[in-house]
Amino acid sequence: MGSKSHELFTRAQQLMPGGVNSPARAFGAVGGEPIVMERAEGSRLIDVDGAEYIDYIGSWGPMILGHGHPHVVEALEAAITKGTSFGAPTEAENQLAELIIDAVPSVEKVRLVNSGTEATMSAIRLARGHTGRDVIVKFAGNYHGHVDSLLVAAGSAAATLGVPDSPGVTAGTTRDTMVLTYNDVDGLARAFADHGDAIAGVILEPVVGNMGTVPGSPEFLRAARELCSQHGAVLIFDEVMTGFRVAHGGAQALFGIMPDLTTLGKIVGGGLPIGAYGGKQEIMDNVLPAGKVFQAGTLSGNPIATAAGIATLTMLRDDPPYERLERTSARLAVGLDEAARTARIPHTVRRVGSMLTLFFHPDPVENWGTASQCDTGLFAKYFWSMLERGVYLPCSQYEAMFVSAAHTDDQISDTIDAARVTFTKYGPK
Ligand code: KE4
Repeated sequence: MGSKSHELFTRAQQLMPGGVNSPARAFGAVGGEPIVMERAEGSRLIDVDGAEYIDYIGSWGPMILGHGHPHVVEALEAAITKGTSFGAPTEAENQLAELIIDAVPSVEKVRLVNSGTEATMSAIRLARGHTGRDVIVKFAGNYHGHVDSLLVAAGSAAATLGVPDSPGVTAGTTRDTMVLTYNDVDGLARAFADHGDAIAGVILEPVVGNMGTVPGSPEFLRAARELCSQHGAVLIFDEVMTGFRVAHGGAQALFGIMPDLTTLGKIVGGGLPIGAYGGKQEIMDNVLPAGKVFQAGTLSGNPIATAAGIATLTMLRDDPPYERLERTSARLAVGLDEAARTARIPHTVRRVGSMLTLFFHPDPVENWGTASQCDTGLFAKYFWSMLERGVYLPCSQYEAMFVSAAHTDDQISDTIDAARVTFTKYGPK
């Protein structure tokens, strides 16, 4: 910890709750004090004391091209001279909407918002408005932003109806949220058998990033699709993290399963605040002013954020980095796996494209029940040892690492070397 970082973070704690503007950054799961960053370039973060790190959070997903990509910077410089926000329609919104619709197979119409949370909040409201039903099904270990009705833990085993997971969220808000087990086909089938005519929608991360990287099994994703179709419920893929990450068309393109609605964020804003929700025209045309489902936002689709999103999605379309990301990410995953195995540390590695997680658990992680058994104490030691060696990992066992197009082969090798040293230190003697 450098002295300027400590001084600034001490002051931050007097100004903002916990000194941060999002709890994920507070190092709560690994202990110690967050590091105050000054700037970022490509795949590197540089802190206020001048120390450099290989960056594997990439702003929690958005920075797939790396920080400060010239095309994004140019687009922002051009946009900012015309004004930052008009509160009126602009051509840029058409361009970003077209890039999303052309890329994401199930999306026919899209609404731009300002965050992933706004996207998921709006999508579940739309599912309820479209179907006239109340119940939303979600899965333990899936995170969809801080939407009141999705901040739930599994309720009593039988009903599995949600109970609030945060002070300030009322029982009334979560009463219509059902929490099931991810990758549990039978559990989902039973929920539809018992409550099918009340279920407005099912929301899931097709590849979970928020319990660590856990892909939905083909059987599970297919069952979700079929059961929603049979019972007239809306299938919502929360692709805020996987959209434009695991493939140009997201997880739905990778797995060939088409949801009714898709939520997006992170990469579609190129590092600026943008979320989006989209899907079948017949459903989207329920949204005000085309339809009656209310949703609005002062800065939705603003010229600066859309400029960064357009530049980013245009590059992902015209010069797709996915083959290179597959190579570098696979080498990283194999290297981490071998380093932990050599040190005889119980672990598993899960990876989909350029998002991956090393779990300190001996068995494959398929759901929250297994994920929650990870050795998070060992993860904290791993995190700090890697940080001391210039590798900045996500500060929780339950987050995904992200590899960007800017990560070099040498940086991947350096990361694996740092892991070898770390695991030798912390492995069984
Ligand atoms: P935002 O409101 O943070 O833009 O998006 C919420 C969200 C929705 N859906 C998924 C699948 C997400 O992963 C997220 C946000 N992800 C977290 C990291 N796991 C953001 C980090 C943070 O909260 O600071």
